[in-house]
Amino acid sequence: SLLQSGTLMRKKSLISTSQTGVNNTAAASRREVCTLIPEAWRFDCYPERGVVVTKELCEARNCCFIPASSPSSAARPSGRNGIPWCFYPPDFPSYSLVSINDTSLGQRGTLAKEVKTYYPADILTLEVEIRHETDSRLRVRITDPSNSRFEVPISQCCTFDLSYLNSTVAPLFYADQFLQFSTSLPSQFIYGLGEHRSTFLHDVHWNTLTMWARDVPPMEQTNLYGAHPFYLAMEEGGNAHGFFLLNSNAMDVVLQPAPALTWRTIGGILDFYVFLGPDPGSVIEQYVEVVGYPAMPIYWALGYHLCRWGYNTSDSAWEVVKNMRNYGIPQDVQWNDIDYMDQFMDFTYDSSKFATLPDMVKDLHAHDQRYVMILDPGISSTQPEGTYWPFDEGLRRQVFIKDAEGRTLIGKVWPGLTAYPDFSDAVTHEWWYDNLKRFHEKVPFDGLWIDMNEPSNFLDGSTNGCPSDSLENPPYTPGVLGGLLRAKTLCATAQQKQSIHYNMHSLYGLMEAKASRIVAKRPFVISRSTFPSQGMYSGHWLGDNRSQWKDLYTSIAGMLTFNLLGIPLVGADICGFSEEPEEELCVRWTQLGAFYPFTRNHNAIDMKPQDPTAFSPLARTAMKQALLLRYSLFPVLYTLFHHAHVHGHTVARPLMFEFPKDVKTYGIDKQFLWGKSLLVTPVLDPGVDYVDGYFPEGLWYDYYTINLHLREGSVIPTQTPNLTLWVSSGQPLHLISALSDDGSATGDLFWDDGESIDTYETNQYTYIIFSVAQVLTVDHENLPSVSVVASFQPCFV
Ligand code: MIG
Repeated sequence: SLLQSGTLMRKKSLISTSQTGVNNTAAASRREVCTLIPEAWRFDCYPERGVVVTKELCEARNCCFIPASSPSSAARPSGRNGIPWCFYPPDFPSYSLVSINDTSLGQRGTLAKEVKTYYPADILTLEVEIRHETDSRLRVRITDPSNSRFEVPISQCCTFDLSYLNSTVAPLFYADQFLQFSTSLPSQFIYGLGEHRSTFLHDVHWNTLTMWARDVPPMEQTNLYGAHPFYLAMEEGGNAHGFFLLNSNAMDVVLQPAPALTWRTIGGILDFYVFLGPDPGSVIEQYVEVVGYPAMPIYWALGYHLCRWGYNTSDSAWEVVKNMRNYGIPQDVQWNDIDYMDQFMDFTYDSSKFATLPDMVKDLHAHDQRYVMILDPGISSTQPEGTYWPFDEGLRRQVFIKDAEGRTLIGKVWPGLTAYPDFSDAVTHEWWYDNLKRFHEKVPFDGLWIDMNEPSNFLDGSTNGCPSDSLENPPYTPGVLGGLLRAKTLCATAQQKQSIHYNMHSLYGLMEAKASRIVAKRPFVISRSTFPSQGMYSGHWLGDNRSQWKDLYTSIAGMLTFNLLGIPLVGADICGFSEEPEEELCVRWTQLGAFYPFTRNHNAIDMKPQDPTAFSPLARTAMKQALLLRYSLFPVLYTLFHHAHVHGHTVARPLMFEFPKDVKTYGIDKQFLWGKSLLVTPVLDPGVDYVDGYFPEGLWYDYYTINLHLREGSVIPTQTPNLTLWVSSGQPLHLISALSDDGSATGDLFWDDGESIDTYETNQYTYIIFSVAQVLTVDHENLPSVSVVASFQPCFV
């Protein structure tokens, strides 16, 4: 039905082998055809950056040239992020369907094109396979039948109304290093497409989102740490669909106001999934079913984490831990940044400044607290032979990424010159494990923070630069920061076990996370670079934000987007990474951060301390209260993670997921929900003691003071909070029920030992559903704010 509806087929009659300058009449009619295309429907025929597109250049591509009329685009003559001046005419050559056969799951056909485009190595005959994998999931793979091409090595697990997916709006390209297709969209409401700094709802007004893992402090219009070619589209009326392009190459995703979207990637194949929802929550469930369900976190992952770069000594980190205890402020986990290492080298610690590190870890454990430290991928390559096992052994086992000529590629990071482990090779995983084990014998850490895994490089490419060929300088380079694929990373030509770095680059963080999940209990890993399916292996923090009110606000969009992407264990650096927060900002941030699924305060080197103990008694108390509230809600949060793990639900949830018919919720990114029933409306501005928020339909009970509300009809389990979750988890639980008009409410609780692997899968858990019916006659004048209806001791397995 996809093909019948013409989605991939361009009518034969539209395809003509246009030749330039045939005669004046033809030119005149061409001009007329071009003018007829509305600006919003012009698809860029000259996306190359840094080129002033002239009529001659444009017409050499057989495209329409019309300098756009609107002043905003005139200011940007190259057309970038504006209305393109050079765009495809309707008769631009594309592929047509020359044969089609039914298969057990769908159809398989051949697409063919007669005319080559202006990108080298056009593949003129393609195979298209359409699989109706489930009632709500369609997969389309467009491949080269005569040569195998790179495919993303991640494991993956009707009748359709696809009228909204119309791909005849612009030509299909399938050249070796330029693959592109466009589709119209049912609405302007597009979400996802990480990792970018933006509002939660994307702007479709000529907005290009580039994907290519990159180490850079988050800023708008820039490719950031992770790559997630997935979007969720909402339609007014409440329907939603999702679209996932399984491709890891550098790419641009272009949004334009038609509304329409263009995928433009420079390698791999076109392999995409359409998820039919019909509501947004179902779309995410269907997406997560394909890429992999997020891991169930170990219970303490949901506690409060304290970190900073530049404690300088283990004693000063330890001091903060002790002060936290003295003030009675909850803390489950203490972290260390690269300053714990000896000369920034992985698997070492500074034996003078951090001499007491093993003692601190012992003390943490004695208080049911945990220790997490950072690891960077770069392994120092300049230590005298025999003095640094990780490098010597890595060389011996050949675990490092090689340059185009087969030598160990050397870049530069914190320890100086470094080699980069190739996590696409199983041998590297063994070596990584052996290193972790050896270090664990000295410092019994509980989890890992994997940073710099874009992978980041202070140099472009390597100490020897990079060769110059079509991988390093592709015919088309997406809008990557720095303009070159190798900018602040490895050479595109570098060789990894599974493929060239050109294809593998954005998968580095995923593969490192996979190698880092190795302990007997549930592993705890937080990664900076991410790719689809990452949620199975790690959580994520939103990178190097700043201590500013704006960053407080944008953290909500970041958190919600990663919940759509199947990585619910996410949060921003509380109180901001770089710069120093005013006390008020840090208090507000801790209050919002208490509702991040992953809640960590982290600070940059040389900045004043910003942990709760560093502030006035008033601020400290406010922070403590926020964290105690979080700890009291742990049973709710843990149960939500269970549903994420088993069903692919979001934990931190956009309002529109619960109210998809309410268009007013579509743009909301200053409020969010935990699950379906807790509405968080944080203070995001200085100098105010009130919030402006939106109450979706229904009755909302004031939970606490002003800005946390409980939805009618819900029962939530809570527990008496304590300094750590371990201590708390022995406490009695309580139920809070917020009755509906008719006196009913429901809720649930998932409970297990908090740390064994696969408790759900092996039936080592308790799952309780609560329901209240007609116990009270609701008096609208005198609604109780919340009512505790029961207190019980759950049975542990
Ligand atoms: O080049 O390890 O995003 O959280 O504190 C900077 C030092 C490296 C970047 C991380 C940040 C961390 C910092 N790292």
